Amino acid sequence: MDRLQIAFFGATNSGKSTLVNALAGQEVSLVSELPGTTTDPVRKVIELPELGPCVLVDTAGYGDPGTLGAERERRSRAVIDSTDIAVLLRSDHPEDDRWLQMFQTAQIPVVELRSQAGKAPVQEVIPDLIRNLQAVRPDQKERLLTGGLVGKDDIVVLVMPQDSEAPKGRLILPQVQILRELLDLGCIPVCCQPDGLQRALDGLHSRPALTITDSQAFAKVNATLPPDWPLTSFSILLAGAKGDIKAFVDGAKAIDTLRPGDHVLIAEACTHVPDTEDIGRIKIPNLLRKRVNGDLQVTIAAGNDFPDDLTPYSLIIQCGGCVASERLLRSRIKKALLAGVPITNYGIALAALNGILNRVSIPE
Ligand SMILES: Nc1nc2c(ncn2[C@@H]2O[C@H](COP(=O)(O)OP(=O)(O)O)[C@@H](O)[C@H]2O)c(=O)[nH]1
Ligand code: SF4
Ligand SMILES: [Mg+2]
Repeated sequence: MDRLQIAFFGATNSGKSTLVNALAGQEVSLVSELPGTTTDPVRKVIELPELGPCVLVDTAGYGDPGTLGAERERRSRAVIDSTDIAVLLRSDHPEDDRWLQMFQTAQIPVVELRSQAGKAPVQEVIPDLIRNLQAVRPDQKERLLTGGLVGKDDIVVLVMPQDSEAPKGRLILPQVQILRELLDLGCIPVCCQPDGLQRALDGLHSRPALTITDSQAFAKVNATLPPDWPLTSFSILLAGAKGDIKAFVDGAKAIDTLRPGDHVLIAEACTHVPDTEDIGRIKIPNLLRKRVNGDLQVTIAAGNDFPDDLTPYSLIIQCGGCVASERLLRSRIKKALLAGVPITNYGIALAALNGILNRVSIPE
């Protein structure tokens, strides 16, 4: 389950940091009487009653003059995309209403508070704040990653390359999550690396209900597996549970209309990318260049940085989003569709580039 992201907005010195610190019960970000002490959003994971694990995001807010102020404001705005609940600290600042409008446009529930800076002790607002957060919390649907594709007693083959890109001594999160879900569902998972797939299949007495592969091994797995045996990838399952997979499948069609010189945006949802750096930054761009038979302009956006203007791009390819929230992925899809730019993701793009998009199983 994603942690609920609660982000605090308001004018400089309205008391955001003080409130976050009081909620978290410890120093999270520097509280100061000088405007604009908090620059980058500061995150703190805490557990709140009835809300479960939450990430509190203390933003720099708005209303600080100068270029640094504009940069702080831009970084605060970028937080909106991944916010589940916005807390707006009102201090009669002329920008307060404009920010409220932005939350409403993004369909984010808002808790509005009067700034108590220099007035009542911050502790007085905490019980009300928690009650209001509980009241507006969005429903968190638990969705199955393998949505409708497998059931009890099904044999499911997992192809998981453990090459130099794989972290040492452990499996990556999507593999762990899907393996756990299969066990919970009463399936019989059979794990192998790409080279072991044929032997794994030879050893089975009945045909697997599904084979799930790392997208990087799509071509090899597709060549080994009989064509009518269901096949999908970890990233397709992940995208299905977190975003609008139909938009991604639709967006992948744009791969066929790309031309040399076109601009492609690779959007990574986090800044630590050891697992998939090679896919997004090297492998996919190279496959695309080969496909268009020429060069392409490729821009990488990492973490919260997603360009405000998407119109220069002919295609956006979003990463698997293993640590991204559903809200973030959906908001990016929405922005892309509004700008009229096709958007797909790593897994779907790789399936399309390998010519097997029609062959893969898509979760419900
Ligand atoms: N009395 C009182 N003072 C507050 C409260 N919240 C903030 N302050 C004071 O207002 C100033 C600015 O607070 P800060 O949390 O840094 O504001 P931010 O810029 O919105 O993060 C600091 O001097 C705080 O001590 C509050 O609820 N009650
Ligand atoms: S969130 Fe995206 S960029 Fe970050 S590790 Fe996961 S797939 Fe890679
Ligand atoms: Mg602050």
